[in-house]
Amino acid sequence: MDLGTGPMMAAEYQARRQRLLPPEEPSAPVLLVGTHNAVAARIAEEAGFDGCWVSSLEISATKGIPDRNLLGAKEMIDVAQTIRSATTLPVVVDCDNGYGTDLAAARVARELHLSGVTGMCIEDSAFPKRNSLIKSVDRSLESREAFAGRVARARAATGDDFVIVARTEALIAGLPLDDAIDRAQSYAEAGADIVVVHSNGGEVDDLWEIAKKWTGPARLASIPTAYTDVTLDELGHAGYGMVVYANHLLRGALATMTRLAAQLRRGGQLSALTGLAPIQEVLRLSGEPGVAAA
Ligand code: SPV
Ligand code: MG
Repeated sequence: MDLGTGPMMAAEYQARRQRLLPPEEPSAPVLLVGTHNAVAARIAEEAGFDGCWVSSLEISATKGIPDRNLLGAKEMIDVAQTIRSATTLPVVVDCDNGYGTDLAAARVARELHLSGVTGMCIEDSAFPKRNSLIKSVDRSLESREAFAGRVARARAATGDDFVIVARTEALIAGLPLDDAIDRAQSYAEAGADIVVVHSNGGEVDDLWEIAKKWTGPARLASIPTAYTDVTLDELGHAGYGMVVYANHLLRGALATMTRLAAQLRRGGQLSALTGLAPIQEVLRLSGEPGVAAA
């Protein structure tokens, strides 16, 4: 491992894009995982994931702020660049609602594209958005036409090789399934490569119904955080071409840090601590030359 990849060449850009959007419909879903920093991205790459998801929830949490449009576009671009240069995986950045306006969405799309990031996700929540996994929140959405216009602006700002994931929060806002699918259809027609009809724990049958009804000109993706018994195979068989496990590495790290903090605070022998990566692993993942896997 070295200091990471340098400026992005066209061939490398295309290689990353094709991993995210293979020319042939893949037999299994393209699988992304939330990576909140460079080390997480390297772990994801070694584990065999197809891409990195830079989650607004995870990055907000690591900065100690709630996931409600407080994270600025420039902050996300900075994190995305760090992650992009630490891995050869494609990186998709969760840009909330595109930061509230069509021009802001177009600008962040262009900046991400220029910095070698493979794609971004934008969702149709009105500004300020709230995290989708919080229940009992009144939510308002951009109109279907307005948000389709935002997708089109982002597309026009980047050209065809930047991957745009458009996500509707319609189900989470309490709209019927058919309205959600109609929204996704409009966003696909406006230039999205991939669409997500996001859901935070409604009936699992909704996942299958969405896939059955989907005829739009874009691949379908799922962020199945709330559906903890659904497998990757089941999503693939239903017709999902991409799956995003958005927050699980950070949650694992938080649980481990909490346990270790309590144990360390009690004092005692450090040799009694369990579940620690060896120092050699920290050195290796940081890119220290000549350090092999422990
Ligand atoms: C994120 O990971 O920030 C997402 C997915 O947008 S969710 O948390 O389900 O909103
Ligand atoms: Mg998010």
